[in-house]
Amino acid sequence: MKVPPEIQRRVAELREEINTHNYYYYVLAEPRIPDAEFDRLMRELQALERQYPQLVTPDSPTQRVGAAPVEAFGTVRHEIPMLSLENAFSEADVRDFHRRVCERLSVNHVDYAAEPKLDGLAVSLRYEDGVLVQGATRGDGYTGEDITRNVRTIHTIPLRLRGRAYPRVLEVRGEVYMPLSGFRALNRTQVEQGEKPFVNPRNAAAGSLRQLDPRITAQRPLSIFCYGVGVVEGFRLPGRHYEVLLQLREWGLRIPEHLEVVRDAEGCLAYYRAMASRRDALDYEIDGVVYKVDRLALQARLGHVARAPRWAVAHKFPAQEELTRVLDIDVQVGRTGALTPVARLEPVFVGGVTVTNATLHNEDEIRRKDVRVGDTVIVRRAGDVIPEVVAVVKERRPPGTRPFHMPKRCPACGSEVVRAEGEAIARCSGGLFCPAQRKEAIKHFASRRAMDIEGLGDKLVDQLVEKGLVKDVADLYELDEATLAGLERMGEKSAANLKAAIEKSKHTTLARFLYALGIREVGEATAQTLAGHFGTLEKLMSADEAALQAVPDVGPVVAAHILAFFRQRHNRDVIRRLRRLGVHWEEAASLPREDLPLAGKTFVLTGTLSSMTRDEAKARLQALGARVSGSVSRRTDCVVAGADPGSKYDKARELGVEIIDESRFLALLARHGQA
Ligand code: 5U1
Repeated sequence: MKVPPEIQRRVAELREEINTHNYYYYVLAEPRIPDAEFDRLMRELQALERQYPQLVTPDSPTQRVGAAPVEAFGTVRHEIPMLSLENAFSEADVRDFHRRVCERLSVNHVDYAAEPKLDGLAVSLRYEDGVLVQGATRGDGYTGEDITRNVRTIHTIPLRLRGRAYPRVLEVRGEVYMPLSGFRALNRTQVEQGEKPFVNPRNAAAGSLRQLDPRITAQRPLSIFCYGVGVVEGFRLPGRHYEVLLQLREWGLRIPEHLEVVRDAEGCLAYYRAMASRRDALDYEIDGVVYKVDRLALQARLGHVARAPRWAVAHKFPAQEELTRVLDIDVQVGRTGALTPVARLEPVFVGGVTVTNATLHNEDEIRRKDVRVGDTVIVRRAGDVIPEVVAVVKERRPPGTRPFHMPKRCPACGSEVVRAEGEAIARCSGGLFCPAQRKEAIKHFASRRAMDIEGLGDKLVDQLVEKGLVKDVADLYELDEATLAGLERMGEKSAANLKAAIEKSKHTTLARFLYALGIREVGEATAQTLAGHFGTLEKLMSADEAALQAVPDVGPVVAAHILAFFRQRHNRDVIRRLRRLGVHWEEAASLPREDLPLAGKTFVLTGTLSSMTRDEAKARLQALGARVSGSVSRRTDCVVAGADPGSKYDKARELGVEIIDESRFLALLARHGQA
């Protein structure tokens, strides 16, 4: 079919426009049109190319989708070898490098182009007459693999150079990498699909780029920074490296961010420090910075040795990953009872510090990585993040190792360890007794919405626990005034006040008491519901799973936590002591639902209450037998209106339904023992 000239023109126009927007988006990171508009242009071009297949060219922006798989990669000889870099590990190394450069050139000062050093894979891209014709890995520097089909899927690599004035042949060198955000998302997907996650972004980038099936590469979030050139024919490049990179950017290639020209060794070192402090904020991993003599004429005079140029050096950051051995696996109990396995390691210098422990996160992580005592592991410490074991080097596993299992009993107090269904974290169930949880448990117990012990703040709890005066919450009721007065920042008057507050807290409600126990997943609202439902502590403590799950809002997870809590002898002992020491509440015999004071009544909540959340209000009403509905109808008995009520308020007025404000609502709760 003959292609009408206006179609040819439109196709050329669309390609130009799409390439330009790709450039704004990927190279300059300044998109100029919304994604939807870009998609529309792309769809129009795709439709025209479908209609006139003879118009499809390899550099068309539609031609990025992965091509068919290959059996093996072909080889590519690098006409100009892809050199590697000498490393500098200290300031002294950098000064030595600069001194050598000055001596060889017989100069006193040198300008360097300074760039971040990406931790990815070096590649070479070849453009002929502006069209991408080849992509190759570095290989041994002289011969690499032909990965043309794969690099074509990377959106930040232009299939055609921008503008008209470009070399007949241009080889661009750069680093393909995986952004950290993309790496994290990819690993989430890997785990969800039951695949092994990648150990680090570099491995993920390498694995993605060296795929025989480019369709897989196309799905991976790869990108590139271009930092140099190889063969250049038919074009006079500018005289400085920095200007060469700016020229590459003009042609649509992505060049490193944070490029600078600096002077002498001191300029280099200041750049290094600036990049080191920026490192954690970048969306890609860098393992150091590179300094290159900026003037190309000087580079040529310096030449190279073996495989590395004399005019450049990589100043490395301390490694973020190292190998070491697992000496033991301990289990730590956190302040809230969470059990975390921790690997004790042969000391290793990583990420700038000596690391002896690394978190193993949780049981599933250990199982997935299969970390065992005796294993050689990769330890990672990036930025301020706590060190972690990334992977096991299975080839180095000694004979006789055994898989790790989480303990069944808490290493701090011996209580049962519970791991609720669907949760990754295993927890100690001895909340009232466990020394690891002591401070938190006491602070929660004394808090305003729990036992409301006025004056017993966090600092005092810390002192009481640290001095060994309080081991569990029952000990609070055995403190005498003299002991309290002996604490730091406590006078006789405040000790007397605190003692009085402790005494006062003895008179409470079952709901508050239940909440104060700190049972996992039992917040204020659930405590209210449980108190209303069971009426007495004894009934709740003897409830089985079915009885617990019959309570509104109590599902299998909450039921499991309640059962585990009351199963612990230590917890029961503390509760018994509390009651013996005088903690009490009005015992309401559990009423059948139909006998509850608000049974058969329908309430609707609207607006914001200042004294409780909507969930709490709902739970309290339900504990009194009311039904709480989301909308107002003729069958609604009462609407509770907080501040800024919504349309439900208007509807209630329209239908003549009773409306009460917060103070009347609180009075209603108080009348029925739910204050
Ligand atoms: N940023 C940057 N990385 N990097 C790696 N520049 C750079 N230059 C390199 C290498 C291997 O080599 C040239 C200096 C030859």
